[in-house]
Amino acid sequence: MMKPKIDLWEKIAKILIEAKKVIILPHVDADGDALGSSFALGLALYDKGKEVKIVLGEDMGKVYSSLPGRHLISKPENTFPDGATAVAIDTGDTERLGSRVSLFNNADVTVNIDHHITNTDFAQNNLVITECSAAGEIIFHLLKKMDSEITRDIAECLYIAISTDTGGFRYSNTTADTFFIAARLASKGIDIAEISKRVFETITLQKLRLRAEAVNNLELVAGGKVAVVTLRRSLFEKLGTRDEEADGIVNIARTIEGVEVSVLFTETATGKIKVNFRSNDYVDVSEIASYFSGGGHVRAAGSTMEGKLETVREAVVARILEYVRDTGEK
Ligand SMILES: [Mn+2]
Repeated sequence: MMKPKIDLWEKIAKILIEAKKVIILPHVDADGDALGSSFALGLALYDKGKEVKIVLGEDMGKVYSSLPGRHLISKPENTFPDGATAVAIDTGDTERLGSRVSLFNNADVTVNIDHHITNTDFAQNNLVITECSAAGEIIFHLLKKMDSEITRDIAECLYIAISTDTGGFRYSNTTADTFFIAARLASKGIDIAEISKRVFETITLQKLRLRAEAVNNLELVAGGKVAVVTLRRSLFEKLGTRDEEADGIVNIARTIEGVEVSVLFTETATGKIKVNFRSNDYVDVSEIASYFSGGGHVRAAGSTMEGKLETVREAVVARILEYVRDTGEK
């Protein structure tokens, strides 16, 4: 069940056990895995008497605002001036820390806990386990190594982390180990139906309308093998939706019969173009995302790019088409 690199697990556990002040940094636009893993680790370290500050890149989305451990959230300016251990969670590279990269670089000790295949091993200590479906799985194993009790609150955080990154235990990253861990978490008395409803089956009306617009402007190219969705800034303004409410749209496009790759282009509030990729069977979208300075996993990846929407879209779609053709019919 446990992956190799046992010495590495012990080394990271020791670093955290010996730390006194810990800054935890999930990636920007933190999702369920980044937040759940960060709060779980934060709570476990807090239980061990550490001073813990979780610093987010932005305000937390409403879906996750009731996560246990949110009292550990701190503003960047209220962290430790010195002597801290900084832990990046679910973060493939330092770009994904955004402006908080200075907090990371100024720490005495740095740790990188992640499962992205494109991780750049950017810290002094890197615990990158790509076989894990979610950073939450890594945190589960790590807490065992640290002799931390998996409390009900920690179990809830980890369950949210793992269930969101596996699409509710449906994606190809879901393994026997994933279910093993989920069973352990369920045994702590968490309310699975309530968590699932909150995380997967609650949507604002604006978000639903955004999805409707996305579906209306969806285009199929390459004989229906590639689905392209474009969300312009004006649409967010018209509907009053926030950038993170576009989450999940790329997954909807992937469900269309015959589609191998779905790609979502979002004109963000900062003027950059966020590109999300998903694939179904054979295209490694982490390779395509890496080509455009992004990263991710084989079936789910992303990149944030500069430039005009049309120009970015043309370049990205052209690149995808090479992959769809190269690998041939399936
Ligand atoms: Mn993740």
